[in-house]
Amino acid sequence: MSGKPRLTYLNGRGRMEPIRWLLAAAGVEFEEVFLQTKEQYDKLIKDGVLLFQQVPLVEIDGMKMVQTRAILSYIAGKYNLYGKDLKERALIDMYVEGISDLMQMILMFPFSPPDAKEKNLDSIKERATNRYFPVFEKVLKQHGQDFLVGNKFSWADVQLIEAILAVEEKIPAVLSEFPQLQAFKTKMSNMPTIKKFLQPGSPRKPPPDDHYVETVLKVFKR
Ligand code: GSH
Repeated sequence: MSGKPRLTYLNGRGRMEPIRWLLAAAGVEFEEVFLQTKEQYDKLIKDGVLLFQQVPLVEIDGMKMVQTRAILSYIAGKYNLYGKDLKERALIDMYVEGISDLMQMILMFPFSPPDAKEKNLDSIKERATNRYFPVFEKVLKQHGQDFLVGNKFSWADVQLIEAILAVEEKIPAVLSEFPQLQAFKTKMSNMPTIKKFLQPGSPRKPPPDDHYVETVLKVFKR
């Protein structure tokens, strides 16, 4: 065993992508196992590896962790990306949960029926520009610091840069009314660990395509 965390999921973004982002931003290398067949997934269940019969699964520090949120907060705590006290941690949690709500819409988008795609894309744009991005634009403007919480790089920053890039892939001009977020994006993208993760050949996964959607449906078929 290499000592590196081992991630088990499909070979695509889904619920594992924020975990990949957080580990990469913390400068932690990891190994990945990709589920390609229903048999592989059923075997994990049969072997009792998945607490709730679901992935993501992250094997780390002798634990077999499931539940995305629990995995992310463990990593954030372990690598000092979770604030200096309970109040900073509460703020990070609030920001992260808000961003996760937006990311949930993006996560489900590839599974929308064709006739709902346009409407769902409009909803993502509406929520990003009217509900979520204005919050972070205001936070950054008010305190004038580089990072969202405590003037220090945290899980909330990682979650936000991931969300900005994911929304921009769908709606390229989405940041046009958000100068603080534009500057934030530039700064985050130039942090050495994030810069490396954004390079081709990194463990970052491409946007989901039809093949990915088919694989998800096949692996989790009941
Ligand atoms: N609350 C869980 C988490 O955040 O990790 C949800 C996990 C989840 O829904 N995982 C999906 C899964 O394993 C794959 S993304 N689906 C199969 C199933 O629920 O039977």
